[in-house]
Amino acid sequence: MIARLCRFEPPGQPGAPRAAAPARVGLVLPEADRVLDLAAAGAASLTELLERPDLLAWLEGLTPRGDLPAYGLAAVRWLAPVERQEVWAAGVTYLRSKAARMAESTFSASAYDRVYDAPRPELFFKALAEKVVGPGQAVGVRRDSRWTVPEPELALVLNAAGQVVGYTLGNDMSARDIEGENLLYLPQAKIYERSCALGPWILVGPDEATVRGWTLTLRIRRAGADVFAGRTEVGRLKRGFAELAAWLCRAQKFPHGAVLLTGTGIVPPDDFTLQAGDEVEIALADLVRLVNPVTKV
Ligand code: DO4
Ligand code: MG
Repeated sequence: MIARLCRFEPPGQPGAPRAAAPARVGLVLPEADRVLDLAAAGAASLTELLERPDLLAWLEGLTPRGDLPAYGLAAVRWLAPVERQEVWAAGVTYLRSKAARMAESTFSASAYDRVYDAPRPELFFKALAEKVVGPGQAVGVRRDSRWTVPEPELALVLNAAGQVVGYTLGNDMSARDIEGENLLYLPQAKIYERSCALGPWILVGPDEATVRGWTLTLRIRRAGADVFAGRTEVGRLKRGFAELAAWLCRAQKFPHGAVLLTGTGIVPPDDFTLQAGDEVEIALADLVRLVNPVTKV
């Protein structure tokens, strides 16, 4: 079984301001077109649920219960599935990413070549939870970038012990011109307003072999028409999930858990840049679909 764990705002009372609704943790039941409100089952936060050793069994036990408040999927506002977790990212974990970085790089092509083969992966800080944008919220293109792309990535959700407890989708928005100009500009290419999107939900249950059999897709629409579509298999990811998690947790603790993006295997052609008004759609198999409009920041 695969369970879908989310954060959402329930629909407000008719006429009441939407902002008044508190964030809830939910179990998404797509076949019933419903999200169950887990507050009534005693779940106050996503963070506490991610620490439950029996999480999947507990979620399975809830599914048939008719006593929990439930809302239609179209009636709620989806929030990014993070609370206090830091978001980190791995890079150059797919051959396609290595080739793209080497091509864009003015001085440091060999750094990408070396890190792809090195035991130690590239890992970088990406976002604080409060800076992550959720489904439907705009992702950003820096005003000082002429060349920005989305990076659709499998995201590992880790508990405080550094174990992989679930998977979601992430968009590691990246300014390729800034990154390519000088490797030391990487934080500016990667970390800025609206540069990270996550969601809409966390898949709990599948093992790594199952996830590696899934396909990641990216579609970019401009004025209603597709301007880019690409795909890759998660199985092309060079490093293991536990390997990446272990490197991240080597010399630091994450008391609330963490989210780790695993790198991109889809890169649009070098003459492509995102524009304000575009729409980015990322999907993982037919299980998770994250759509965000694009704005200038
Ligand atoms: O080294 C630059 C970033 C790589 C990255 O974000 C990726 O491969 O996804
Ligand atoms: Mg990336």
